[in-house]
Amino acid sequence: AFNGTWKVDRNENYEKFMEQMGINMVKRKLASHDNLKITIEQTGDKFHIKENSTFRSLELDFTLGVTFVYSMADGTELEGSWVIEGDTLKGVFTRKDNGKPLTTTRIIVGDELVQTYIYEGVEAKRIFKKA
Ligand code: MYR
Repeated sequence: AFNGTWKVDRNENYEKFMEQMGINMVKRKLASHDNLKITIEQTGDKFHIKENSTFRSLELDFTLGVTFVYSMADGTELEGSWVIEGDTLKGVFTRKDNGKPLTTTRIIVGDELVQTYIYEGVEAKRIFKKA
């Protein structure tokens, strides 16, 4: 269900979330218009992800339940893993620089992919449409 290429359509509270993450205003402005596009290819419990934005292009692989390191566009590293609970992909990550948790979920709602991000009590959403 997650498979396909998803293009960000809109954000909810994303600037507040980035502010909580400690990202400065200039980068927040750029990041809220990053034209993020994510391609998800799931095979069993393995995922291949292609990420494209105005900041960068990268590809990564992960396996459900297996810890990996993800570098954010600003270089901040997160360590954690994704699991599936019901219809929801649930990611539990920890910032390597301060040890604080960042949780994220992906769920399909209608024809959209909704990704939520929670850090230090601030929740944001990025909503994607099939490209
Ligand atoms: C993936 O499945 O796309 C790779 C792993 C993603 C890890 C969690 C993403 C959190 C990114 C937070 C970016 C917030 C920018 C302030």
